[in-house]
Amino acid sequence: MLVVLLTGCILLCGCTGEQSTQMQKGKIIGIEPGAGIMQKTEVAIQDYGLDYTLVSSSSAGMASELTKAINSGKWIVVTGWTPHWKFARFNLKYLDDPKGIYGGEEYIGALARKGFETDNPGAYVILSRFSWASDEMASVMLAIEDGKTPENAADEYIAAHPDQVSSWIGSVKGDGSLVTVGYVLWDSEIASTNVLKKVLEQAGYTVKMVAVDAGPLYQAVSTGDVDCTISAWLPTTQSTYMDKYRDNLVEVGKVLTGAKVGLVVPDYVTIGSIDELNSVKDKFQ
Ligand code: PBE
Repeated sequence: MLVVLLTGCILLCGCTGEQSTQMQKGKIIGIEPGAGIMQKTEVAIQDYGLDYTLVSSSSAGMASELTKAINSGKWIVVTGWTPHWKFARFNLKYLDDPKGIYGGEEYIGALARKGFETDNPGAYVILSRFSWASDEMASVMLAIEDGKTPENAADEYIAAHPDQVSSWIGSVKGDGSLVTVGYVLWDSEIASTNVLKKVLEQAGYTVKMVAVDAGPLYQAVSTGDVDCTISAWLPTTQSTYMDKYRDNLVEVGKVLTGAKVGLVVPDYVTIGSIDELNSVKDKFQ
């Protein structure tokens, strides 16, 4: 009984609190607090003078809010990025960003700890060659979204792309040594890191994937706690982390070009630019 009462009270308080925020401001549905896109969105709120609150969540939470809103035809604005399966599933668009807060064309980079190349030249060279196209990465993300385990989705990708995989591996013969790959639990990086793991394993390495938040990930590469990562969105998205750690890590290469981040809305939302968000604030509550 007490539990019921308490729960009721918490729910009630939660609702009231939320309603009063909703009264004042529109909401932008965000993802994990440490993501670069969250930092840029705080800057966007500031620089565009947006009367909006950024709600942090997770990549999965954002995607389920988006799905719910679209299923009921509601307006929603989320922090979004490409490649991502949501663009295959829904009709979505980026809001124009005339101030360029989110940068232009982004790339996903491979980073390694200093010394990784000398300690493990074979694994390093695979990392430096690992690159693919947006739609290739998105296909793995979509397979996972459709219910495959990340491992299975990666296995299937590898089985379907033997030429690409051998272009990454080349003549490298791994000696079974351990490679630790840091990553963040974003849908995009779950997909790519699982594929990289399988590729390194196929080449003869033992791979450990270590999931951490974005800030700690850059730190881990810089201190050598992990060997490498392919979770770096640059030059703009994670510039705060890169500026802090650049001197203490190695920029290995580009894993994917033509990436993009920004504020994303369903197609039926009738504005086209971040500039216009304040004028339709009430629709986004
Ligand atoms: N993202 C997707 C990340 C990288 C992967 C755009 C959410 C970010 O740092 O914001």
